[in-house]
Amino acid sequence: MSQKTYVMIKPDAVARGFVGRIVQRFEDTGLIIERLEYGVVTQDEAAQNYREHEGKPFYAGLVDYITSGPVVKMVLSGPEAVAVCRKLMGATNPRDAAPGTIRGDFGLSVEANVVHGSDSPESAEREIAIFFGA
Ligand code: DAT
Ligand code: MG
Repeated sequence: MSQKTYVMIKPDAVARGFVGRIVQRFEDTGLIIERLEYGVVTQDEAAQNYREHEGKPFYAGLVDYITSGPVVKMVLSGPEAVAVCRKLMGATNPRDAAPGTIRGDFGLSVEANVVHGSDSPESAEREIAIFFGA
């Protein structure tokens, strides 16, 4: 069954010049890139996207970081799009992420871990609405 997911290349990866290589990896999965946009995340979008983390010690740093510079926002679709993208991204902490995953190959720290990807179809629908409108 075709599914949509929201993926975002985070500011550290854009600043370090990895956009092309990271987009390539998502394309290589066979998923379709339905939307792709370069832009800056607003405080409000960041707060909505990361509302589940509000109150955690890293929350303020997370919002500061995701709004700190341009990102690349994408909607990808295809069979099991959520799980396919999460697997490709690797573990949240790049130090735990397997080689060959995006975070394993490009990530430096858990704070700046290169990519965001929705964790469920429900999150995907919510996040797509935040960043691309309903
Ligand atoms: P994921 O991005 O893999 O879904 P998450 O939803 O648990 O991970 O956390 C969202 C982001 O918050 C994550 O990409 C990086 C940051 N983060 C998570 N845990 C952290 C921690 N212990 N210290 C600092 N930043 C953290
Ligand atoms: Mg998450």
